[in-house]
Amino acid sequence: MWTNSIRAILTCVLLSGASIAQANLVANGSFEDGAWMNTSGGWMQLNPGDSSMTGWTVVDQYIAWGDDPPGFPAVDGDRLLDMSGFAADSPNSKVQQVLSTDIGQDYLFSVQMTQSGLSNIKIDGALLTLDPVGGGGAWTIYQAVFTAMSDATLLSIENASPGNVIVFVDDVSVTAVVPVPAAAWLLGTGLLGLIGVARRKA
Ligand SMILES: [Ca+2]
Ligand SMILES: [Ca+2]
Repeated sequence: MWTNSIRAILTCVLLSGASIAQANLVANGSFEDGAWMNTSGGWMQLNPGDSSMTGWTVVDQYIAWGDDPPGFPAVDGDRLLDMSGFAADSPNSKVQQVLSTDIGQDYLFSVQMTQSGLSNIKIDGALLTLDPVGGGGAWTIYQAVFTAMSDATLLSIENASPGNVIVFVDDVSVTAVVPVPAAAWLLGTGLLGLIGVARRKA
């Protein structure tokens, strides 16, 4: 009876541990939400201070926000950003967002970008060193792990390819790095110990 209860708890712990998905801290990380309008050919010009795009602030220079633009499909959903604006005329565009983070916690940053024109990702002003980890077609997934230094972390996406026609960004996420399998294993080991104790007492 005892042992069956513990075994049931252990099973629950292991199953739930395996299925915990960390929430994306980035609001509107795929740029799908907001009051989009067709300014030109499937793109909307967003000027600095424009709040049309949910969750993000445009800084310094305008960006182009696309909604299923002909010939340039988003990699996630319908909408994407071109940090280089229309054609190649925006040299120094940025979009920013403040994330609610836990000090000392590790986070996984992930983004999809087009290799023809890259953006710099900065966390509280410090450049992240991104690793390409996959992707498909014109898009590459870039990721990096950072440790939060404050409870309000500034995420900044900045055009690093001035003059390029295509500096696309989509599918941005920041998720807490939690070693769930290890935690579940340790807990499981403890529970197995308890089972042993229960058996010895029986
Ligand atoms: Ca998208
Ligand atoms: Ca462009």
